[in-house]
Amino acid sequence: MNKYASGVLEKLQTRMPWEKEFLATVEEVFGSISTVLDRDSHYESYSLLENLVEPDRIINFRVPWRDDQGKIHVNLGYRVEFNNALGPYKGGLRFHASVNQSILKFLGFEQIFKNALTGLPIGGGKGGSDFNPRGKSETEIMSFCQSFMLELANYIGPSRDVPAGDIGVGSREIGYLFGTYKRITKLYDGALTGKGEGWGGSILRPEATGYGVTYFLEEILKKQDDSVKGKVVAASGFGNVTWGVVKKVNELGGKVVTLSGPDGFIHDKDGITGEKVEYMLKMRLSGNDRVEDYADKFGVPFYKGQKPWGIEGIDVAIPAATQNEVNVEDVKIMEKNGVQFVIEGANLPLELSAINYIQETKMIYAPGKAANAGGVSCSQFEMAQNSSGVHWTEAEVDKQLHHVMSFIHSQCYDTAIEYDQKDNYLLGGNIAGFKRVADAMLDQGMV
Ligand code: NDP
Ligand code: 2IT
Repeated sequence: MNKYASGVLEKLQTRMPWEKEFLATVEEVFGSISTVLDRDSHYESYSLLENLVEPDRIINFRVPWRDDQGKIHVNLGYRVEFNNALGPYKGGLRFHASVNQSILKFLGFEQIFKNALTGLPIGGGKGGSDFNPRGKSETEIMSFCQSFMLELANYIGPSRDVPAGDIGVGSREIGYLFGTYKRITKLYDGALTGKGEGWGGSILRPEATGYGVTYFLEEILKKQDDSVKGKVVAASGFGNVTWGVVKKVNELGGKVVTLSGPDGFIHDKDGITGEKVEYMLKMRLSGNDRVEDYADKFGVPFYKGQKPWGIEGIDVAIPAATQNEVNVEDVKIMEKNGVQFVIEGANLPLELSAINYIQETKMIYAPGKAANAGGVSCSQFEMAQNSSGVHWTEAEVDKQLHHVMSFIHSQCYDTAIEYDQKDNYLLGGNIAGFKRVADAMLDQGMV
């Protein structure tokens, strides 16, 4: 690693050793951009990295809410406004028991480069709460969302900060959040994305992340004179992103044969098609967090407590559940089983050591900050539609999404070649994203 970068990383490690997820992401990005820093010392002379690793601000707040028995609970709410060099802070809200400041800083840091790669005018942010939506009733979810927005509304707006969904936050939660935002501010604007299609949302936003992941895979395959047709895909998770992947892979003639949840994974050799795709949505909305239900309903094998990476006959692996779900051992199993492409649907599903290992293999690896950028891109389309008061058709949104994904792909691919690292999408993506945001920061002065 470049000396300047390793010095900045060491200072961060000493100052906040407990922020493990965040430190791992910084290390991953710094590893990729070292050559840029070696070649160009002016980033160091402006202390660019020291500025880049500190969020503009972190907003922490208390979220009291009442359960159906009348008992009051208090959760923590956060919004990390990380970097707005390229546009308003933009990024999702995560409601999950595991949420803490380190996780949101890591997601916010990733989001800066992801959003930069899209070429769209959006900065990086992330937020959420350690509220656990599992098993909560409709009224409890509503009560929580309303209380969360009571505070968050002070900080968001279409030109300042535009949250959206992430794990545990879908269109239902965005609805409750938007209703409260409107009531407090008296404004009907694009301060949130992922809204319902009938009231300001963009068509295809629910599908956009998974569609984008598949378009990115398609671009990679094109470079190999190949296509998605006939490809067998193992995916993890069974949420929004996995659902979009399943739909688009089917449409392009491939098949997805696994889904996973915290309980284990299912293997459906025939592929997840037809009514099974809609059943995925039902499972997700049930709040049960069990994929075993799929196995019971469709009579396919369920592997309790296991991950789907050991299945044979897989061409493409798409981890799309959560961070750090794939370790070095998992990558070794994929390699042994002949997996050729590992495409990140989730944010940082591969542990740092797994990322380092995969670079040594023949497998092509696409990082989430490039491959899963379709969701935030469609969010930006929603912002554009809201501010100009128009509603794009499905064909228009899909065309723009396809265009952005192929633009991101070519930036990663071409930059990797420029740095003599053909097919290193991680290096290409990190360098291209870094340069765009770093140069904008320098142009705007160190403020
Ligand atoms: P969802 O809430 O729809 O689904 C995530 C699911 O994964 C949850 O059911 C979760 O269960 C489950 N899960 C957690 N840990 C595991 C595990 N070890 N194995 C299998 N499943 C697990 O989230 P999304 O689909 O929206 O997001 C998935 C990933 O994609 C996240 O990393 C997110 O940050 C990323 N992403 C999402 C975008 C979006 O637009 N929604 C855009 C870009 C990236 P449980 O709650 O029990 O842990
Ligand atoms: O990780 C992500 O890119 C998202 N959760 C989507 C963010 C957004 O603003 O749509």
